[in-house]
Amino acid sequence: MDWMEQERERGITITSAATTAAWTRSGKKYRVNIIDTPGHVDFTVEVERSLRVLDGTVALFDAVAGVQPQSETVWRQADKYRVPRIAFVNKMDRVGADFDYCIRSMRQRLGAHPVPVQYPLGKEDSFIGVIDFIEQKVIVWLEETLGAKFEVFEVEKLWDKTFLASRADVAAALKASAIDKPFYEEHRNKVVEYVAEHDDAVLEKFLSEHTLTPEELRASIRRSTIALKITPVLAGSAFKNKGIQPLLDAVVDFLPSPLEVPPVEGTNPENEEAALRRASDEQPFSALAFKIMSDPFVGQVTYIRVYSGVLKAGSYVYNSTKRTRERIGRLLQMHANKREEIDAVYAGDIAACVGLKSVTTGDTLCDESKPIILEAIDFPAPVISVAIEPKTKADQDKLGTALQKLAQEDPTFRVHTDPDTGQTLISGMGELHLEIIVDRMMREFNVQASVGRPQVAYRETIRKKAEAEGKYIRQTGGRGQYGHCRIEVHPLPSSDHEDMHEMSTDELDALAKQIAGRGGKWRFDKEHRLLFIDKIIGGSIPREFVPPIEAGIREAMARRLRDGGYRCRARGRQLPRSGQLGNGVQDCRLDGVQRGVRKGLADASRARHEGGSRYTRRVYAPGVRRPECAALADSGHGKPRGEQRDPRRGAACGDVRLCH
Ligand SMILES: Nc1nc2c(ncn2[C@@H]2O[C@H](COP(=O)(O)OP(=O)(O)OP(=O)(O)O)[C@@H](O)[C@H]2O)c(=O)[nH]1
Ligand SMILES: [Mg+2]
Repeated sequence: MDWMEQERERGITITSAATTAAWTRSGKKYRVNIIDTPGHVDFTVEVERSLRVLDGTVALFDAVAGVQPQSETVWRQADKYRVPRIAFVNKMDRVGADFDYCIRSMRQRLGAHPVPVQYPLGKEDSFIGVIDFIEQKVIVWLEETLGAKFEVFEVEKLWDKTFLASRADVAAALKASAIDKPFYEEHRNKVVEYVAEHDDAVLEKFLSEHTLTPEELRASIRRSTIALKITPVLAGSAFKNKGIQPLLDAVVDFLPSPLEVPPVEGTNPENEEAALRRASDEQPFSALAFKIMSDPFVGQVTYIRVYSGVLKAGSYVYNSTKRTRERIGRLLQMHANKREEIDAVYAGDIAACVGLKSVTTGDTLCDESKPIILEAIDFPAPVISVAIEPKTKADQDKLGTALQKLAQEDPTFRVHTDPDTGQTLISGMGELHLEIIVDRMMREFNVQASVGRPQVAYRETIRKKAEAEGKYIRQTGGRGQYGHCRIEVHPLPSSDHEDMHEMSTDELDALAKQIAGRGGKWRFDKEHRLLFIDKIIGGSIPREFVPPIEAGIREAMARRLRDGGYRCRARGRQLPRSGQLGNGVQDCRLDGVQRGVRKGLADASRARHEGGSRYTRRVYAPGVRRPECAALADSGHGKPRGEQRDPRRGAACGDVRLCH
């Protein structure tokens, strides 16, 4: 399915590709929608969007390497979207292939609960097939048919000396894997026991009879896989087409059908209430646009996953995220880069639409009379940047269009202008990512450009709690300015959540409630990882002081923690204001608050040095180093000087907390 020139040249997958396959299992026909994703972490966006819309995953592992760093990243992404998975240990033919090691590394490095439903028969050169623990049968692929044909026989034959004498390949495979009858029985028993332990529906029967039928085992494995309790593991060699048919059977047997998954949740944009859509053609139409591609022949192609209802080509659809109505020109069934025109799409389908103009990745398309907004897709922020310059004047014009189109396709690719140098900077997830973008720009858009050296900046975070207090008092004739805040900076309870992106709304809510106490309000800014909590209750401090506090914190977060910490840019610069207030007196107060916040942050930052700060993930653009902080503002207050003298209200203006 790797069709892009760059994919073929480099032998890696860069873009996710969709296709659909027909598979017959036990005489019944099934349709399987498949999305192949890249594994390289630079193209993580492709994994993220695919996992958002898929109902099940086949995780591929290398039989020699076991769990690789990229396997871990992808596994965690699947955890985040709670996607049931089965694992396929591939490359059993490679020198050094070790199925048991692979299973162990899944357990240790992923914290997974792998259940081998097969055991490879032979390894490296002698790998010929698998032993199926469920049916207790052996499957051996016929090499000369390139894996299209295979023979199946009872496992008992493996212990039959006459049979082995006539089958040198089977005898060699048994020897290479050191499989004998006790080994087989011990392994199979363990598997059956493990499956039973995870499923109350069969546990009782297993405890009384010590056995389960293949049907019971399959049904039980299916239940536990869908409940994310276990991961069935299969083995094979894709290269030699060995192990593929049982893998497709396992997809049908153990992974949920789109019609079986729980109803998708969303919100009704009209009243902000939670809304549900069952996977049924009778329900109102709802779909998520998860990928946009610009195609030189047909223009913009939008990939959608249909959650409910039916959509016909030529009809109108409502983009509830953007509140626009658009006509679907054509509907396509994609097979990597080949397409087949279809008349309609139904619940559970993955297809592509031509003709949508305003849609961007993550938008919901739905029935206008029954609107719903589905949860959008989270994308990580870019980590590396390079400066890019067109070679000629003609290239200059084309460059902008090309970059804009590429950015539309890829939410982890951004373009911006360096405010200091005026250079165009492109940012992405890694060197390879940007290299491919530049390569595509030259080939697809015919733009000649030169690029600078990649620059990586670091994100900082804090490790210890620190406190500080800041006041800003200025009396320059006329009205005075006054701001006062106390700041507490402390790390977020992130041991379980290295990434705040992974905190669910419920967890954030619980955390915010714990800090804010009763009646507190909170906002979480995912991109800047700022959790801002407004603890003001009962109007003790006027509402208009809250936005400037948040603005002050944001501004402070955009600076470095180390090397002097937050410095207030006191000279000459117009301070950001809440924008809602036209009243001069209040504006002046707001400035006071903001300055107080900054002063407090500067002090807090200094205090933080004593506690130590640490660099974490590489992130963002050259020269711009962003402290990775989340801030919690309990309250903040500022008053013109005159008012401040009121002893009842005093100087104490609440506190602002920053935490990570
Ligand atoms: N020996 C052996 N090599 C294999 C097998 N399957 C794939 N390969 C080789 O492994 C390399 C990578 O294969 P791909 O299918 O591109 O792997 P991938 O996981 O899709 O890689 P990305 O999409 O780039 O992450 C190729 O050189 C394949 O020939 C196998 O079963 N045995
Ligand atoms: Mg690939």
